[in-house]
Amino acid sequence: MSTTPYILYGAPVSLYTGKSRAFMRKSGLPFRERLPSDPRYTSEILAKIGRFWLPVLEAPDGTLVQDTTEIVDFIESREPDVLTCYPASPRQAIAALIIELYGDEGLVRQAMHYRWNFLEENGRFLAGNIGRMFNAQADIEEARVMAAGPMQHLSGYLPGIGITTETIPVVEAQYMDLLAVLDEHFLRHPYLFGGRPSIGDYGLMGPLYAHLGRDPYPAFLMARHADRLQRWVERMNTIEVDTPEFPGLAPDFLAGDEIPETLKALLRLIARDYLPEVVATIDAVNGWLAGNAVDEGALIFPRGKRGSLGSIAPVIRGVAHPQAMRHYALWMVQRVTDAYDRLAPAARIPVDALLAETGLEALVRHRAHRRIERRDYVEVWGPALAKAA
Ligand SMILES: N[C@@H](CCC(=O)N[C@@H](CS)C(=O)NCC(=O)O)C(=O)O
Repeated sequence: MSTTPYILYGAPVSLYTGKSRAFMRKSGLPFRERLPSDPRYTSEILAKIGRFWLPVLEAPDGTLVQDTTEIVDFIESREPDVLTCYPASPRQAIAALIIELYGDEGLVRQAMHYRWNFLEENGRFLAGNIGRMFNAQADIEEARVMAAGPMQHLSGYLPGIGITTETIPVVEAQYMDLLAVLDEHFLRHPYLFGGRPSIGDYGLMGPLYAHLGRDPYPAFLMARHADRLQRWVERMNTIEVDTPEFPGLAPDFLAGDEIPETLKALLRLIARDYLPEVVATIDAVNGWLAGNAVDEGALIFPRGKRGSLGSIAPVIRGVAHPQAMRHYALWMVQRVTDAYDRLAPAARIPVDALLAETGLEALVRHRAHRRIERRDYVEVWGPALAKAA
């Protein structure tokens, strides 16, 4: 284990930094966090990554890793002393990846709604936090000035991610249900799969920390409705396992590939509230591919640019959610299908049963026609996909 620290460029207010910070802390590796105002970030790192983007991990040898999932996999491949956060048994392995996908991509609407549509409660806090990413010692008025542009840019994402007057009641109802489901689970288990955090925990930690666990209005909601979930958020930010409520519990994943009933409730919620968006995204990418020839390795969007290949309008809880299609989500979905495809036929049997029981079968059956890969911090088209297993 290297003693030179890793550097995590991130910010307290950033959703995805929350995922990486928790992972780095639990890894036990020496690391330091730096704000994007750090001169190294503004000069070299920004230029190499191609745009303002958090978090970025810098390894002691100078390697830069951008993307929270790649940060996890990079550390696990380089640091043999770090305990893996990927459960080995089949049902837990697949469930953990599904929950990571949901945390990373499926809770963005909730996180953004409760941050940006409650500015009376959150506004000063956000201006202070966002402004001070660029000058940590700024007073509140200076911070407000520096935060104005970024706040306008970030809150401008709302319509494109499906937050409208029609969808807001669904966004809120889903979140209230999620609070209840997770609160029930964390009453009985300190982490999703027992005594130690998994990749699924890290995925959830993105939205459930910076936005939903820390911005004043949603932090109040979480404390009011889901105090065990709030304890999990605290626990995820400590170096130790932090499980005084579970004396004697070994810091291991649950034995026997167990998926507790409380976790099945979460998987059912993902099937109802997020799966329609995944299916719509796959259909839209396949539709786009039918009309556009792409070479393997071609950039999906020019470096430094963000965009969408089209729009989708998945129906969730009976309400259409028109939004820009996010092809990146399919890179995350692919991690689930890759792990599923790697399973031996006998191991697929209990996984198939779990997916059928929770309504998630389409996640491994319904597939995009091309792979999406990531190279040099951007997504590129991969090879045509083999037929579904
Ligand atoms: N999938 C990426 C997402 C990273 C991301 O969206 N980061 C946000 C901050 S939390 C960002 O840099 N946003 C800049 C922008 O939207 O302009 C990851 O896992 O790292």
